[in-house]
Amino acid sequence: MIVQQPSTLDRILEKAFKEELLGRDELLHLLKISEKNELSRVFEMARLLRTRYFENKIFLYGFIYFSTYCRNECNFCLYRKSNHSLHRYHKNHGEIMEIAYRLVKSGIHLLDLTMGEDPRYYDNKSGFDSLIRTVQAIKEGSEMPIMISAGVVPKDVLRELKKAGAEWYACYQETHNPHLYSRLRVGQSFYERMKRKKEAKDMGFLIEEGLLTGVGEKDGDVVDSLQAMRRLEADQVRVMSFVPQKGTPMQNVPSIPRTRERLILAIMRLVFPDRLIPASLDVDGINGLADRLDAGANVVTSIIPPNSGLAGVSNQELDIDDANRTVERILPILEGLGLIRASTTEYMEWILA
Ligand code: SAM
Ligand code: MD0
Repeated sequence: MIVQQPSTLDRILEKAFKEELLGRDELLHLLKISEKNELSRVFEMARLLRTRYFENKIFLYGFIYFSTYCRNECNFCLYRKSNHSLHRYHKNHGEIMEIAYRLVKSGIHLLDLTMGEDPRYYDNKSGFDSLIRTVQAIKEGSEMPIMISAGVVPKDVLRELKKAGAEWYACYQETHNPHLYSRLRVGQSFYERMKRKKEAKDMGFLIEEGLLTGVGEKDGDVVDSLQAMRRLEADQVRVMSFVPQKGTPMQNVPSIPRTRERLILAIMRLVFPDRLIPASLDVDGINGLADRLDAGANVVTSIIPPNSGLAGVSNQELDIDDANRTVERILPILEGLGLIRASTTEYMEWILA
């Protein structure tokens, strides 16, 4: 009788199942996978590990991009300062509150307050006061958890935002290769961005770290990102495919096939089985949701109320005003995959644990 030796993939998946730390070579091996059957096995293990920690429960995040003005010149981003090919907006306190309540009522678990590094906040000593007031007001009116995604927020402002009730600070490095970073986030300090996340962690914030794929990164860079996320003890980790944006230096860089994002997402689940990992509606809209959940995601992000005058990031309009980025449209997709919306209590238990 011929006894088949376990393959490298068998051995890696066995280790992931036992939650043993995967080494650099093992992660590089996983990143090279392209054969359909092998990909399915990685996704299956990712789902199994998600079920171990989260059963079939999924968290839903509402997204308010409240200012699309930005002082930065990120080569990948539509909202880079020198891009004059778009209409920008800034939502005031009252407008943000109104949208926030629509989202809260719709059944989300968290509100993500996002902006470009808008000079009206960054260039003015009391510029962030209105954001702090908005966080306070949301907290007074509801128990909704809040994430701040407003760039490299000054340390003292972060402290104020924490006091006002914000639980999360999201600030994606995009890559942990400083050279590649300098070509993406032109003129911005790699080290300050990393440092602010560590400082936020020390203040008691939950941290989200993220990377972009399709921006010229090598597999070794992705492994470095996974290791940096581990060192940071990020509570939520994400990967998003780069989507080319009109009027930017990277407008002709084609978006790569989504298998790469799904594979990295699944590897994140193998490496961080008990962490939150988003499936963003911002990259491929509602049609891209099932595939990302199948790869092991347990959070749906970028839920946006229709006709609220809000834009997405990688897709400004996709699926927003036709109400496809709503809890109502997401629930049937979850159901089709044997998943359900977690309760508010379950989300609170997770973030307080
Ligand atoms: N301005 C804040 C900052 O830079 O941290 C928060 C908003 S920023 C637009 C949020 C994230 O959107 C970026 O960190 C990046 O990962 C993602 N993003 C921006 N442009 C993108 C694009 N063209 N394709 C995919 N993701 C993109
Ligand atoms: C998303 N477009 O979740 C949003 C954004 C910022 N914290 C989140 C990248 O896809």
